[in-house]
Amino acid sequence: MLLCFPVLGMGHLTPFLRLAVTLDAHGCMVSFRPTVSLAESSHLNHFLSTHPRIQSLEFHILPLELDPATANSHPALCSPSLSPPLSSLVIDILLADAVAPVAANLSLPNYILFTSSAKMLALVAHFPTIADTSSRIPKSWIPPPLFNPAHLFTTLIKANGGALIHSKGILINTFESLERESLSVLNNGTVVSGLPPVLAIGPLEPYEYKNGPWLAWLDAQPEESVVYVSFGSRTALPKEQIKELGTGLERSGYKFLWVLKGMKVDTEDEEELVDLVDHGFLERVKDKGVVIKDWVDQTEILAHKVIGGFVSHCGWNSVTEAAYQGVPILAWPQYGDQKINAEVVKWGWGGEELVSGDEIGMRIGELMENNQLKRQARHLRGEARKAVGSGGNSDQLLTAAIMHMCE
Ligand code: BUP
Repeated sequence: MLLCFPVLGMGHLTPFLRLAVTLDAHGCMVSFRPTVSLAESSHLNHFLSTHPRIQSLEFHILPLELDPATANSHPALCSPSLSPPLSSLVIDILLADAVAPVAANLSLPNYILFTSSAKMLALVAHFPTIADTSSRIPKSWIPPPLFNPAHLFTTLIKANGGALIHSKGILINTFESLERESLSVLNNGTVVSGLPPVLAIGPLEPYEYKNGPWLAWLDAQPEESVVYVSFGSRTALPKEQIKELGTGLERSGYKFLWVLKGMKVDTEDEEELVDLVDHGFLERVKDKGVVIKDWVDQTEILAHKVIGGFVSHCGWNSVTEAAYQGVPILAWPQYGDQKINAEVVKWGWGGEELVSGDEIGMRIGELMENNQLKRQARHLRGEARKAVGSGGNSDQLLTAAIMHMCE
């Protein structure tokens, strides 16, 4: 039995669910430690109801000081009623410090699932070993909170980066052609010596497409004519920037599908659309675009042939989903790992200052008309599918890891 430990946030839960489907297809018995937020619980419950072999199990994390002899029979990590017994754990990077040393102490193999880019992993793995942030990593990549040693983000990166050595391997949702150089320096000891193998097993594929009500509108548009805009589930742009983005979309002249969040966490987002955008905006653009505040099936949208470009905050799932579907990205990172991920995308802007509607309109035009970008995206799509297809790099690494994890 393999136990998955995701953390809060759709950006973390989604890759776990995708991995679980693959593990299940390989005959592994998979269970999940439930998540806590309402939105994620309902997503997880739906997932479990459609994947009946995958279970949800209540587990607690034991403190490291506990005597391994008694811990082994403790229901927290090894439930006596659990049959078959646990073979491995798959732990979200943000729980590495809390769970990996405990598991290692109990001789329970554990793998970290790293839910961001290999470039970001290089920073996380390297960070605990440096006294200051002036090392080989370019300053512009480093998320600003990391310059403050007391910031929660800094503490998390230090602790979890330092705990990577307790794992058997680091599974990462990327693929060789997308991040060859970063994967190579991670695996050859340049970033930090003694790191467990970094296994690029992505892009983790979507397991279902749900037909949303916007599908009919998309179906009616010409091929590659629509811009898709989303800043993910946890990033809300400042109000002023939302208005400029609306103006930019209008000025671009392109049709658009815009997923607009007013607050950082979806569940608390009760603001009406009309309160977020410019007065009269929704009425003016009713023939040009669709603005949605609810949860959409992003993979279904990106897979649609009318989507010609994606304005994205560069959450790593979004980047890999766009790569898998061959959609060019205009990167507009905001915080956390997004700037580093945007370095992989290579086309966009920093995004801390207010960006005017005129500039946004112009950049969207460039995104939609750039043939080189389109060719690169198409090439990446082919590479992504080759990687996860039978015998591809990612498929081989995952299949080998599964043999160890589920034995
Ligand atoms: Br919003 C939204 N529908 O309406 P990222 C997101 N998603 O399917 P984030 C939807 O959530 P972190 C929606 O396809 C992706 O799989 C999207 O993850 C999906 O960004 C996931 O792209 C979002 O990594 O997470 O939410 O900012 O902060 O962890 O990067």
